[in-house]
Amino acid sequence: MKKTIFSGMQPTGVAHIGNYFGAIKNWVSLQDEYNCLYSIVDLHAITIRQNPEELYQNTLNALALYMACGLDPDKNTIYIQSHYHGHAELCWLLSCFTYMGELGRMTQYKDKSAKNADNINLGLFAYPTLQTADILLFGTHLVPVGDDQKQHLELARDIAIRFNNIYGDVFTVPEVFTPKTGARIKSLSDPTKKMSKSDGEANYVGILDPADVVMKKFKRAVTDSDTEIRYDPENKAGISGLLEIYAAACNVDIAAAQREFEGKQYGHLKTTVAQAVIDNVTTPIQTKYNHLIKNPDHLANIAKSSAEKAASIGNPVLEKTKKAVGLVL
Ligand code: ATP
Ligand code: LTN
Repeated sequence: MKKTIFSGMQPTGVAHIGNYFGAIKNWVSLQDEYNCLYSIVDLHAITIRQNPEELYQNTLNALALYMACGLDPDKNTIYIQSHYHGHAELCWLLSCFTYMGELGRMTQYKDKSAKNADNINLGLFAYPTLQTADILLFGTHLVPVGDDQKQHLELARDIAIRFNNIYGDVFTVPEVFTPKTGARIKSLSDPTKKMSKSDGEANYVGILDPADVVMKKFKRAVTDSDTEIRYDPENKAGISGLLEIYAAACNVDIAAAQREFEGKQYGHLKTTVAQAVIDNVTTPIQTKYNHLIKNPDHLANIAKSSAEKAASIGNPVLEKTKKAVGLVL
């Protein structure tokens, strides 16, 4: 029996190369070895106020993007979270096993509530419990994510163990999977921070950015006033961030990337990294994406049948959970 993978991404805009290297690229590489469910987590997205038309379009586009990145809908269950009621239902059950103190300690909650001080809502606070429900619903063994999600994964494990200690072996306790290179791609405008969709255009390279835009963004990447190209995240965050992107885009390790640029100038590094991203990541993905997006009916059919498949895997776990706590079925 193959083990199960679950992961998800919010349809809060077009994915960037951080999302690709940190998450999607690894989803693609794991799709043959595991039973995989990949979800467009729209219920998570609405914890921050979204423009309805944009959310709608971003959700459908995300499905095409997953496929353009190499996820095969015949091998993976690729679906929209809100199409299966099990997520919201298990979230409620698990919210009765999540402590307020635990949720209050989550760094993503602290960051997002600082950025959205006028809308610190219950959903934003409970976000990690919904994420835990996503994962536990399918008996997930492995969760491939970027570095920033490790804390949420720890919480998911704690909740699963807590529940199992009371009711017996209901949930599989999931493990986190982060890639060796690319788990925390840095912002181009402030390389001490992670690249993020919500920190402004200049900080990220979108997977659908045209080649000239990608080149321009890399040329403007913040580095330092030194001249040496060396991997040293503490003291040379910008240069180290670029080397990491190069390593991820070319599938080499950081040491090999550093050797390649020894004695070279910063300008050369920036344009070479940009070209590697254009040739190996954005252009091939965009070619497939532009083809897929022309057939929305096909995408809608995939979303529908995949949600049914997700429900058929999740429903037995949901029932088992309800039964364990004493609900009448
Ligand atoms: P936002 O900035 O709106 O919070 P995000 O860019 O962090 O969004 P998510 O949808 O929250 O994107 O994350 C999707 C996946 O991409 C997660 O697995 C996350 O860990 C990963 N990820 C996000 N940013 C990076 C990054 N800079 N480097 C590597 N992986 C990342
Ligand atoms: N919180 C995640 C997205 C997410 C997720 C999940 C990731 C929602 N549910 C379940 C892995 C497993 C993020 O990327 N911000």
